[in-house]
Amino acid sequence: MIEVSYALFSEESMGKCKICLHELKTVISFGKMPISNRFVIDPGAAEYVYNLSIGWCPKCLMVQLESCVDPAMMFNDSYAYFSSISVAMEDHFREMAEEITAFVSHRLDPFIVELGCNDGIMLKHIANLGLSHLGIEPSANVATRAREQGVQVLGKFFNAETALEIRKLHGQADVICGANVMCHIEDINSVLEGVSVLLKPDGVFFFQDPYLPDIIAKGSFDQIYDEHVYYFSGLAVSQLARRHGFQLVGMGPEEVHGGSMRYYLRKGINQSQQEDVMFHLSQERNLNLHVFEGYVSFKENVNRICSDLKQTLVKIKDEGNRIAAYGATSKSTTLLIYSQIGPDLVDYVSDTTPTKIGKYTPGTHIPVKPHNHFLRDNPPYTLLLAWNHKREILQKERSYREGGGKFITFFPEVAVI
Ligand code: JHZ
Ligand code: SAH
Repeated sequence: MIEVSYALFSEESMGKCKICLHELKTVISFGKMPISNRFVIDPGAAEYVYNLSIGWCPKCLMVQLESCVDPAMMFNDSYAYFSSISVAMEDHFREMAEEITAFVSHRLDPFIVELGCNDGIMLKHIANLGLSHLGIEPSANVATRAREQGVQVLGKFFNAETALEIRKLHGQADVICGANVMCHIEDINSVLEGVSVLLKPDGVFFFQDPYLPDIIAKGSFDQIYDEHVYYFSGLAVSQLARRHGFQLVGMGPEEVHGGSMRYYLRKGINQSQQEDVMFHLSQERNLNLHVFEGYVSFKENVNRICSDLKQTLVKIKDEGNRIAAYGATSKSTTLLIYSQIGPDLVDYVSDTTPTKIGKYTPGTHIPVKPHNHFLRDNPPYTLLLAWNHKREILQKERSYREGGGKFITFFPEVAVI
């Protein structure tokens, strides 16, 4: 990797909690990383890098990046991730739209706001029903795709200021929601202030993101990269909610993205909590996530997985086999760089996303090829980088496996299947 610069978005808050400014305790450092979703056009050109590490706040109990990248460098008019890439995700977001529709069904002219609506994977269902809605989406290219599907989109970053603007134009919302976006926004205090302004007193705010206990249990450190500023637990979210006059009233696990959690927040701190909140919070305490001891074995686990994976790939290669990879995910940037897996071991990554095909993986410069290349090539071994889509991919690639092709997976441990 050729480095161009070392710049931080908010240097003064480096190593400090972004919620309360308390000193963070470092959990693990990965060294220099490029922007995870900036696929490289010219492998000879320099790449922007930053220092990737996460820390834990003893006061807020929030796990978070110790230094952050400027959001405009990640979310802009050439954002590489389009949500509608998988049948399973389409199903997931249709179900989310159904849940919202049921919630507002007895309300008069309800208004639904989604933060980070991306290509409209969820809101298109709301738009099709003729319900008032607004998607907030700063990445212009994905926002265009959403508009093409009839979704109303405001092309801005959501924060307290944007919330006021929306309230002036549209009034307050019955539902505010966001999937895989809350954990992306460094100034999360401003987001909660915005939700406070924009949500009706009897409205609901819910969001879902990768769940910290799942990341720790699986050792799935690839979830740690520039876009993921926060790694939520119920313990941390309930404190954050209270700080802004909300109560965490519900929690529901979701299978997507390797294990996610959906959090439901209501205005007012005396709201009744569902039993499942108590259940998850006590589970998290049993895992010691309220004290630093709960995080110390993570680093060891990560390093074990990395070295097992590297050794497995080297052995396969030394035996004269070719290895391809499947899914040019953002998260594989951390996995590939930290495990030192480059084009010497992996020939190419197969991906269906037009914005990624023909480019190279950030930092490691493995070429990204279309899916039909993978089908024609029929490599004997394939590293399953998009492991969170395993069920869908194994189903799709049944004939590859029946023909002797093998996938290599790595969480919670390395396996050849
Ligand atoms: P996937 C992104 O993470 C970025 P990524 C972001 N930070 C986040 O939190 C989540 O999404 C929501 C390809 N693929 O979903 C498509 C195939 O080629 O794991 C994608 O490039 N064939 C916002 O990037 C990649 O794999 C297939 O059959 O880690 C999957 O990316 C399937 C199913 C996927 O998200
Ligand atoms: N909700 C979709 C998209 C996740 S990708 C899904 O789960 O698949 C994260 C999205 O959040 C990106 O499209 C990015 O542009 C958007 N985003 C980042 N910061 C944001 C902010 N401050 N306000 C609203 N959207 C934001």
